[in-house]
Amino acid sequence: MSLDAPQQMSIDGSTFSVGIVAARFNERLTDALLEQVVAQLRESGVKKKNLHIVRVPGSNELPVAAQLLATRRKLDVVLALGVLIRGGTIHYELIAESATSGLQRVALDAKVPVINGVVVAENLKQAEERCLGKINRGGEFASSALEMAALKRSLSK
Ligand code: DLZ
Repeated sequence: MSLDAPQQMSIDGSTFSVGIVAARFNERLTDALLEQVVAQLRESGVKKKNLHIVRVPGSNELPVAAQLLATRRKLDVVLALGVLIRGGTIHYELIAESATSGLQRVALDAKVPVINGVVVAENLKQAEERCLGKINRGGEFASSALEMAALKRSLSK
């Protein structure tokens, strides 16, 4: 487990528009992750009307949905959320790799920050700790999103 998450910055999100694409696979966990993200964004001032949330079947579908959001709406940042848990095959590794590289490509092509909020876990316990337990990964993803939105805005002036 990484213990070295960055110190969270206090950023006023009241003027930001945020896209969120969340997978439905492992729904109990992705719903909880989504709740953590929305709670942190709202606490930082992001208005409800400026949150654009879409759902996709699984993490493999996150990049295309992120691209649709990033290119068709005027957004300051997009968060992509999913939970991948190791199974009996390498399928989850392939999805983790394609989601990671796909999301990075969307960010660079669309010039909109895309936060990789895919929790990749060895087992259910690890995933639960990150989405339901003491590790607030959703809050960390939301803070990274606000930091990148603020950076984009400051460098676009
Ligand atoms: C197929 C699959 C598997 C095995 N595991 C996960 C998972 O742990 N987390 C997740 O978000 N999605 C999983 N999927 C579904 C794929 O992401 C995708 O939805 C399907 O392969 C259809 O493209």
